[in-house]
Amino acid sequence: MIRFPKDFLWGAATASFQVEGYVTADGAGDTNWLTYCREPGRVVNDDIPLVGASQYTKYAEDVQLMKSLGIQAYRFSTAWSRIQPTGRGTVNAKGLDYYDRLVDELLANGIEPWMTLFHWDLPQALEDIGGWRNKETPKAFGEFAKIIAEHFSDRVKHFFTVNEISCFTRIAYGGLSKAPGLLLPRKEVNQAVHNGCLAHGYAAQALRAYCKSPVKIGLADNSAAFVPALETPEHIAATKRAFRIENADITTLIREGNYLPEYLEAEGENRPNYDDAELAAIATPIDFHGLNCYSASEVLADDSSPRGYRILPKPASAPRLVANWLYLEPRVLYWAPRLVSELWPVPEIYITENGCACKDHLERDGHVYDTDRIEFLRAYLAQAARAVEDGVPLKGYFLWSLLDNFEWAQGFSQRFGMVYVNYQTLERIPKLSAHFYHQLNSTGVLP
Ligand code: GCO
Repeated sequence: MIRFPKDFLWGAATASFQVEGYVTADGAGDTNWLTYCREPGRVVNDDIPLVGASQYTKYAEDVQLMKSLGIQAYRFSTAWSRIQPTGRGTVNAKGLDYYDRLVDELLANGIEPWMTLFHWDLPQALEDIGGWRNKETPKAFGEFAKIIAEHFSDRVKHFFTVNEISCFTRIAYGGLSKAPGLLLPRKEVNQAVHNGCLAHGYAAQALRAYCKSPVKIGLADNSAAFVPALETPEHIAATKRAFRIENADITTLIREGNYLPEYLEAEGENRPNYDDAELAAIATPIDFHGLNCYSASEVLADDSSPRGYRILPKPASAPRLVANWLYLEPRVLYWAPRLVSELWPVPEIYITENGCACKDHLERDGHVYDTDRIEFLRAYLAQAARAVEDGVPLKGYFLWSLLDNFEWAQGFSQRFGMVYVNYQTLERIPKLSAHFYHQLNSTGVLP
C-alpha cells in the first residue's frame, strides 16, 4: 500500500491565460500571448482563448467543483494585464476585483489560494519595449509584485513569483512555439533568461518588503530534470552533477546567486550583462521550491567526458501519451525533489505541476474513463511517495490541471484536465481521474 502523510497538501493548478477567457474584459490590456494567437498559423487551429474555459465568469462554480473533489489548495495565476493594463502605472480596480472574488470564494470554501504572479501572459505594452529582453520589464514586475503584496497578503499566504523562466524567455525569444515566438541570437536570448531570473528576484524582494503578514514565497521552476539511468552511487552522483550544471542559468543561479564557471566559459561573448546587485536580488532566499515535473532525461556517469556525465538520447520507442515532449519518466517525481533538496536545502518542496494530456473521450453515458491518465498519475505519485519516505521535504502536489484548458501553441487540441470541459456548453465533467484524485486526497492512500 502506498501511503502519504496526513499533512501532505493536495492541490490543483491552472494559469490565467489558459483558463480565464474574457482576456480583455473589464479594462484588461492586450498581452503578448493574445498577439501571438492572433498571428495566423502560430496556434493549432488558430485557437484563441477569448471564451475558453471561462473561469472568469465561472469561478464560483469551479470553487464548488474543487471542494467536491477534495482539493485543498488552488494554484492559479494573476493576469498582470488585468491589474495593470500596460504593465506599469495605473491600477485597474476591476482587475483586482476579479482576483478578490476568486480568493474570497476559495477561502470561504476552505481552499488555500496559492497565487502565481506571472504565468507567461505579458502586457503587450511591455512586449513592445522588448519584453524580457529589456531590464525595464523585471523592474516593472517588481512594482507589480508590490501592488500584489499590499493588496492580497492579508488573505493569500503562498506566492509564486514566476512560472517556468525558461519557457517565457529561452523558448519564447529563441524559438517559435511560445509568445512572442522569435528566433534571436544567443546573446539576446541569454539576456532574456537573465532578466527572467531578475524578475523573480525583484518580485521576491517586493513580496518580502510589502506583505502585511507572514507569507511564504517560492517560484514554480521547470528545471531540466535528470534521473539516473541506473540507480547506483556513481550514476546518482553524475546525475546530481548534471542537474546543477545543466540548470546553471536558472535554477542554479537562483539558488546559488552566481553563474557557474562552466556556464560562463561555454557562453563566452554571449554571456548576459549583469552586476552584483542583480545577482544578490536573484538569490533572495525563498521559503519553498516549487517544481513543475513532467519528464526527464536519463543520465549515466561517463569518465571520458569533461563533465563526468552523459545525457542519453531518448530511444525511438520511449513511451509517450499525447504531448510529444512528455516522455513517461515517473522517477522524476523522486529524483527532482531529492536532488534539489540535496543541492540546495530548503524547508519545503512542492510538485507545483504534474499531469498529462490524453485523448479523452466523452462516452454516451456522459463519462470520461481516462484510465491512461490514472496509470500515469499512479506511476508518478508512487515515486513522490518514495521521496517522502526517504526523507525528502516534499510537502505537497498540484495536479496540472484542474480543468481542460488552452494548451498554448497546441490550443484546445490537448486536454490536460482531470475535469473535462465541453467548450460549447462550458459544462464541467469530472473524469475518472478526478475520482481517483479525490479518493487519494481523502485517504492519503494511492487507490
Ligand atoms: C507549465 C505550463 C503549463 C502547461 C503544462 C502542460 O507551467 O508547464 O505553463 O501551463 O499547460 O505544463 O504543458
